[in-house]
Amino acid sequence: MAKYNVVFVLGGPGAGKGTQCEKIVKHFGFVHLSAGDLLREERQRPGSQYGEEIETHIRNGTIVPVQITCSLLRRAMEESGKNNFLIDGFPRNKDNLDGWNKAMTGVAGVRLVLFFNCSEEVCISRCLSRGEAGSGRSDDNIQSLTKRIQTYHNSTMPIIDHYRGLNLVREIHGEKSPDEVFEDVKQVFAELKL
Ligand code: UP5
Ligand code: MG
Repeated sequence: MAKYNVVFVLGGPGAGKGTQCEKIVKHFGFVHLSAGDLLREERQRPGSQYGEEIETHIRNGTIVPVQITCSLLRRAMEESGKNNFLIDGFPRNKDNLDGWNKAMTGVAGVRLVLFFNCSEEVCISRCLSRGEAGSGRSDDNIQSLTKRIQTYHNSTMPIIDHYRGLNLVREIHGEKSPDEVFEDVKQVFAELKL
């Protein structure tokens, strides 16, 4: 049995991954690791050799090489001292999936994939409003968002389909209020026996 239990949390930009993960942490005691947050932290870390590369990918809505992301995730998992993780916003493409499988098979078992389905219009409008409210995120602008959406359709949807084939995906409609969405999330977690 793998040491770590993982739930991947996927969905378009602004689909509500982070918002729902916070609620899951409170109710179900998982550790929340947002791949995007870990990359943004690494970008800011003085002396990081990856800062510029990460920023270029984030601004362009493209995907950072898996070696960087997977090692940040693995370190955070080890340092937490815990076993149950929500990994938010990863794996986003084939490179991510292959790199994860190579490094983590036998170490971490993927128990479920939560997929928040949200229309492109809603995703864009949420991220733009967040940018206008002062998120400080360099990708909450229409140019970056157009590319983020494109990457999501072209590269991330095939990963969701891959996990659908393994019967691991639980799809949740992400356009209701955060509390209503969480009611559906709770039902998914009720079936999860770790
Ligand atoms: N909001 C949330 N839920 C709502 C609801 N039900 N009703 C109304 N409003 C709702 O929510 C976004 C906004 O919507 C917030 O203002 C929230 O209040 C509101 P949030 O919960 O933050 O959504 P989330 O899906 O987490 O959106 P986020 O912008 O974080 O998604 P992305 O997937 O685009 O961002 P992420 O940080 O994961 O990645 C950013 C970039 O990092 C990527 O584009 C990529 O360049 C890079 N990256 C990698 O290269 N590799 C990785 O593995 C991960 C990231
Ligand atoms: Mg997020």
